[in-house]
Amino acid sequence: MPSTAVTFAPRERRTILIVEDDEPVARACKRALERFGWETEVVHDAAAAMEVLLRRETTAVVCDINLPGANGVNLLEFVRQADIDVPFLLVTGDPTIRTAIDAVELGAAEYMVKPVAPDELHARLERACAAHRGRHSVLPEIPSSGLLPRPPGVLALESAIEKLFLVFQPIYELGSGALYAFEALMRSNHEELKSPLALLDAAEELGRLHDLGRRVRNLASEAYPRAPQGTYLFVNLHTADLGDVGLYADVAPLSSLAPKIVLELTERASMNDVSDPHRCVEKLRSLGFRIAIDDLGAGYAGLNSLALLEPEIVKLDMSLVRNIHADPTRERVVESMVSLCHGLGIKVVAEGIETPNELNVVRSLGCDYGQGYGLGRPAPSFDVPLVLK
Ligand code: G
Ligand code: MN
Repeated sequence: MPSTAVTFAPRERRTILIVEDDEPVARACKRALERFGWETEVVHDAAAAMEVLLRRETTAVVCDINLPGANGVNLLEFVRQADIDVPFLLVTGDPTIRTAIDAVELGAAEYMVKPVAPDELHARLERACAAHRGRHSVLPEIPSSGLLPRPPGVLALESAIEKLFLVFQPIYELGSGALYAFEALMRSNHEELKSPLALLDAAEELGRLHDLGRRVRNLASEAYPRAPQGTYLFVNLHTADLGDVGLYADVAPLSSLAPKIVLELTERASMNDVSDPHRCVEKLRSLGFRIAIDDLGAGYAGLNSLALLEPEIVKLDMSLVRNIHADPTRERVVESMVSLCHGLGIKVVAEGIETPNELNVVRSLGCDYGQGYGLGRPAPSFDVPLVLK
């Protein structure tokens, strides 16, 4: 060993586990924390995080709540059950009373709403680690009565499902400019369960996903006759809906409309909990439905879903469309997705088109259909131009 070697006293390792499924957000978080001197490790889902936590000591966890498969709260539950002693900071882009209360009850060190500025995140991490050394939570105690609304229980969920309504966003054929279809999107006015994600979370937690899905499909079938003649209707399915016998019944509300219905299954959700998704989808096809993969290219399950579900249509995630006119990489990705899909006989919808520039590029790259605020916002009525202006 050269005589000039200097031995440093081992520095305290401060490794933060970042659990975030959104790749750009994960990267930004990693870079920010490393600038503050933290070591980091990034994983994209709860299962991978569990592996890391069981394998080695971690200084703290910064975890997104909305993750594919098990969510951030589920991961925190696991950490508590496994008795892993680590400060756990939850971050969410979609704060709900339910998850906030879970965070408190499970002893999360922090519950932060995105976007979180880097120095803020660093400060909260320092605070959480200090508190952890001193063994007390830094979250305020939940008042025992009054101030905070009660978690949305079964009754709240029931009334939220009842008050649920749909809005419809047009999808245009990009070649001819003709109106092609609408996507039905779930909305809610319920005060505690306003966002569709909150509603889905609550329904999942209370084991009511099938009721929620049935309600959406009911509303979609009621609304469809008001749509301009000949248009198709895209309806989102939760992967859990594939396990609902009601979906396949001849008398189910959408069944009589099946040839006009495209069922969307998101790429973001895991198919792991569904037994034999391929067979489910085949059954739906035999009833006359067509299948679309939603959010393709959002960076979740890769292209597995294409092989698994053999969809008729794919919807390219809006992250691929955003600023595509100024981004040769995105342009090439979309170009090859289009050629891959067309080679397989699959039609392509570009989602989230907001500007004329984005529209022009996705059209010139051969995307068959387009959807986005730039072409039409979701609305309760089907009142849209029949040809793209
Ligand atoms: O996951 P899915 O593709 O089903 O989600 C569609 C969501 O995206 C809807 O909530 C809809 O309101 C929203 N949306 C639709 N068009 C646009 C758009 O052009 N820009 C953005 N930011 N969101 C959009
Ligand atoms: Mn969708």
